[in-house]
Amino acid sequence: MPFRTGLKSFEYDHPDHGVADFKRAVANKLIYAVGKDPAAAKAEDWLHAAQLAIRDQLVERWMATTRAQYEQDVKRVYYLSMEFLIGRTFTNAMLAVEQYENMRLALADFGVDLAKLGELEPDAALGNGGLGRLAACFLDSMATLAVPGFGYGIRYEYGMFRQQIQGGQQIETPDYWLAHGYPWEFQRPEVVWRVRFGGHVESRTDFGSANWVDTHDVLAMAYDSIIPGYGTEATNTLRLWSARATEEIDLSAFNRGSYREAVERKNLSENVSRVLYPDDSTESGRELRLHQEYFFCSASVQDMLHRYLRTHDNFDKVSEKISIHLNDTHPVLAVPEMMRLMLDEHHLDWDTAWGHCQRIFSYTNHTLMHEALETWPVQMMGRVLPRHLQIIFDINAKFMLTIADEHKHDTELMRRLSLIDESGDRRVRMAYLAVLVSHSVNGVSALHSDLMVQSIFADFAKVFPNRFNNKTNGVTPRRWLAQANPPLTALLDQRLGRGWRRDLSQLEALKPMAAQPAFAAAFGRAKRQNKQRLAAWVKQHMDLELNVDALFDVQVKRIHEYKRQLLNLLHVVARYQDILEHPDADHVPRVVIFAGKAASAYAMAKLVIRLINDVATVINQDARVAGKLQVVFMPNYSVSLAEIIIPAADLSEQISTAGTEASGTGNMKLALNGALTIGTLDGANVEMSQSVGLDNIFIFGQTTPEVEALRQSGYQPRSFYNANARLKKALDAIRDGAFSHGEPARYQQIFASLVEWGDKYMLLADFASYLQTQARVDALYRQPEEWIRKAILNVAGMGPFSSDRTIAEYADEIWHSKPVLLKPRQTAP
Ligand code: 4GP
Repeated sequence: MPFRTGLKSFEYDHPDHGVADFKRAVANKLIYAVGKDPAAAKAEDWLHAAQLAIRDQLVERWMATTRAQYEQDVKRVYYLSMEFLIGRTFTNAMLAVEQYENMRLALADFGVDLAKLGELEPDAALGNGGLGRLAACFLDSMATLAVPGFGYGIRYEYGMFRQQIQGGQQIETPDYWLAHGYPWEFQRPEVVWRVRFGGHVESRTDFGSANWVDTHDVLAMAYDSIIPGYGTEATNTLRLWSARATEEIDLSAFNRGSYREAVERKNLSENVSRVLYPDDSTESGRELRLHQEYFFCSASVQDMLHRYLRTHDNFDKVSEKISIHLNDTHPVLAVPEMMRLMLDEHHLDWDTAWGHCQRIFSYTNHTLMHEALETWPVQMMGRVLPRHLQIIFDINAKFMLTIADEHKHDTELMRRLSLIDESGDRRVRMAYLAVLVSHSVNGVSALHSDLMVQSIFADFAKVFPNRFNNKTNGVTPRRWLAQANPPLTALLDQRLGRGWRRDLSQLEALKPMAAQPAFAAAFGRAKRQNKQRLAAWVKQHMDLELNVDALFDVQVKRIHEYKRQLLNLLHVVARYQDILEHPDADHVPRVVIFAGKAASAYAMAKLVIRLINDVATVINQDARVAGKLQVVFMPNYSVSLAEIIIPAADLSEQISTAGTEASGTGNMKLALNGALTIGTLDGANVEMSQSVGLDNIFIFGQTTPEVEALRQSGYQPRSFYNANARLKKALDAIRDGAFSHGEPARYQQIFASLVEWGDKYMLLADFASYLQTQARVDALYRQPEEWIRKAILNVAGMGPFSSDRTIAEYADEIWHSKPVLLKPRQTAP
């Protein structure tokens, strides 16, 4: 096929990739790229060969897209994120190029089972939770919408830790995800940027340039992965930086026999990209984190300016060609870095440089949790990044002058708005810097965006009222429905066609089908298949036989007090006690499923994991509740595990204290897969309840204003404990060691935190409402047809929660970016 570009034209062979083509391609890769004789090849070798065969197809699209981006001189959107929780890529890539079936048949001819191969692929788990997974969904949607988007992040050698459960407790082990190589990436040894640390600043002029000298440096080397769009030629890039020492080993030390000294500097430098989120309970861990943040910001900003300057000889158009989106505050150092490069290296004047920055940067806030709002001690920043600290002080000085002018020298307001927190040890407030520079600051659900301007950014919202907006999160339907849920996908394709993958609003057409018995029956069968798949996983990995007739009640997410896994567990304990007390009553059977990781330094969250496991052990071994109640804590929650759990859920637990969960995205994935939600009016639950209708969702508990009012009036958890017999009985059992026989005091702290120490997240206040609502859940489950009808209406109402909708809003309203124009590509009918 002739292929014409502005740079050159050439022909490339574009076979139509039927089964025979894939057989040839896979065999070739196995022999010539993997270096294995088919007769001796192991499953991993076949996987590798198949991945490379698929990758070839992506590469063609990738090059075409990149060329088109240059030709059209489009504005590029740089999404800076410390986390990209990608998961597996193989199946996603096959679905993107619509070649899953051909590949399956090709491999089958070699006697290889594609589904089994897929399970061998390790997750790329370069993120902790919602924020990182959102970034991965956004990459998928940017490519699908042909938004010229680049992800920039860190290529951690060790991603999110692997969680093992031993004796009921979380044990963290390193996740060496690169053990077998990562076939989706291309190392770019020629794309290397020098990132400087420490040293001191010379010949500085006020608000002008300076010389930063005597630094110790680390190199950032690029690794590019391909991000395919669905149903389009458009393909984007995720560029991750890996740290390299500026010098290899110290040979003279080595020759002296000082082997440790010989490699010390190299190791120290390369530690920067060693692990995701080092434990920040120590000073050295926090400092490493600061190094990581600056490392990837500096490399990314140098890289994008270099790309811009390849085709422009001055900075006049820089903000027409570059948008930088800050995924939370972790990449905020990109701001002083951009200023430094413009001032010190390109000699722009302050106002011009700052003006560019204000047009380039935008920022998303993902949490109102106080402890997650980053601040850096001035002293530490001065040591690690002396030039950047000066620039931040200069930005602040100008800002304070303006505020003084415009607000009659209101020193109290100035103190509150200052980028430097002067109370206690002086600290740089990174979120304030993000707000100050950004032309757009958004929250991630309607409620969160409102609360954000009322609370953490209240003063800024008065000064810059037009800067704040909402962009409700979404999830990619490609991974979270098409890939994760084959039975439901097949049914939707049959009834709606395939278009919902790119236009999720088409799910709306399911509404009238909810009342059709044949459709409802097929929907019910799909759910059952998914429950059987999950049960098989649990049987295989945990040797536990689940009752698939039971209601699968699912809470999967990071373990955190505000997410209230303990509230769920209190219901489980109360339910257990109720079954024991009324053995002959008609109890709706339930399987309660938990999964999630606790931060390694978060002792309370780890204790909650242990309690869940202890409760599970007692209940699952108690023959009196057999078939009626089971509790499972599935270890090592990950994107791939989520893909198995979510399609199998009947009930989705979204039970955070109102006002604490910024949005949630698991809530969307679960409803999209036909789970009914039990939830508080928190985060995006609010919008979901509007979209699916209040009749089709179980809302309980206090609202945000009620939470606030109760707090103001002096919340007394003990009075709730005393007033509710079921609550008291459940809590007493936990306190008295009913689930920790050898060590009765094990959970006293949990009891105390709820009853005696103030119950920060108000579990006890919401318990009664939660229990009543769980009873309504049971009642509905007794009417399977009604349940399925509502489940279908949930799927039908999920159209607005596609990340395509979210990204379209970001592109139109924040980035003002246009899609790259490409020849349309034929997709399967
Ligand atoms: C999470 C929020 O907790 C979650 O509500 C939201 O859906 C998600 O970001 C994406 O916006 N925050 C984080 C974090 O993961 O690390 O702050």
